[in-house]
Amino acid sequence: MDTPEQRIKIAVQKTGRLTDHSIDLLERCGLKLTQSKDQLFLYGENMPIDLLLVRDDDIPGLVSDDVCDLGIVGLNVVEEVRQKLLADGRKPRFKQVFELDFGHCRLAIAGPEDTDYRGVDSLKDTKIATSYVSILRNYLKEIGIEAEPVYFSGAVEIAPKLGKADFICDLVSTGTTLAANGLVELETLIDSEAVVIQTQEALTDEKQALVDRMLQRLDGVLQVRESKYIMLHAPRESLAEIRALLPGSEAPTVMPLDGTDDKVAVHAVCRENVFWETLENLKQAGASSLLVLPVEKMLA
Ligand code: PRT
Ligand code: ZN
Repeated sequence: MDTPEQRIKIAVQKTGRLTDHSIDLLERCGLKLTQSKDQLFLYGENMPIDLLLVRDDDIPGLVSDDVCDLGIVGLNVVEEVRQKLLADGRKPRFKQVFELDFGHCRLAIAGPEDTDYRGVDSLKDTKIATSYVSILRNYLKEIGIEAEPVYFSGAVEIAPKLGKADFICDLVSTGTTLAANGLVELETLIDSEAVVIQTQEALTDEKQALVDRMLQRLDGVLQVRESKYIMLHAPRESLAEIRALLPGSEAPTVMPLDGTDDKVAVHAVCRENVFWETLENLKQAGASSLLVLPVEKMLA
């Protein structure tokens, strides 16, 4: 049995937009999990890795304070904590090691539809409601605009209606919330997605090896998500054209076909989705017997 010190702890959002994606991703990396009675942990049954279930805002702190070795959290939260620490003259003790391609959103400035907005100069001497005071403050400094960030912990989008601010700076994904509140998106501060952060504390060799193994598996899982294995027959003379049409594939395997010299079999891993149009273009170029298969696991 591993002692708690030998086990890796990963901080994951307890309930929210990142929870299911984060747990699903780790399970697809081969981790089998059981929930603790107090529902604060998910214990790894088959690997010495446990998940600590917490509020997303606490994740950078837990990784920074070395309570957890890794954390999965939105880049927006990581950046806000990082920029706040730097503004307070402290050094962030976590590093970003991986982008996860889910939880996509952007931190944007928005304002009432009827605002006569003429670029960032219109932000001058205004109040901007946000939960992301540090990022906003740095952004305003960068563009040389004096404006006042007003801290709102939630429901930022109602601040202009309440007369508490002229603009807001909040996360946007589909834009539905802005539209429902009569707001329009004006400036983007950062594009965000879920990321893995790691403590900057040196890990023991065993722990570091385990972290590296998990990161390699994560990489594999992310790569296969869009990847397809494509098989086809191609006339030798069209091989160059057909290779150029294969989306996101580097070096396809080309094999002779029994009983014919002018045709070959081509197998390739395409690291992008393969659409019907691509297959039709390949057929047009002379390809036949086209087969597209999903890829389950990949290890570079
Ligand atoms: O309880 P806890 O503190 O853990 O959760 P939370 O309420 O702070 O976070 P949660 O679950 O809402 O979001 C977690 C993370 O998901 C965020 O930190 C982002 O990295 C990411 N994410 C992706 C989003 C959105 N998309 C998003 N649309 N987080 C919030 N929103 C909100 C936004 O604040 C606004 O209120 O959704 C609304 C806008 O959405 P649209 O689709 O109408 O534009
Ligand atoms: Zn939160």
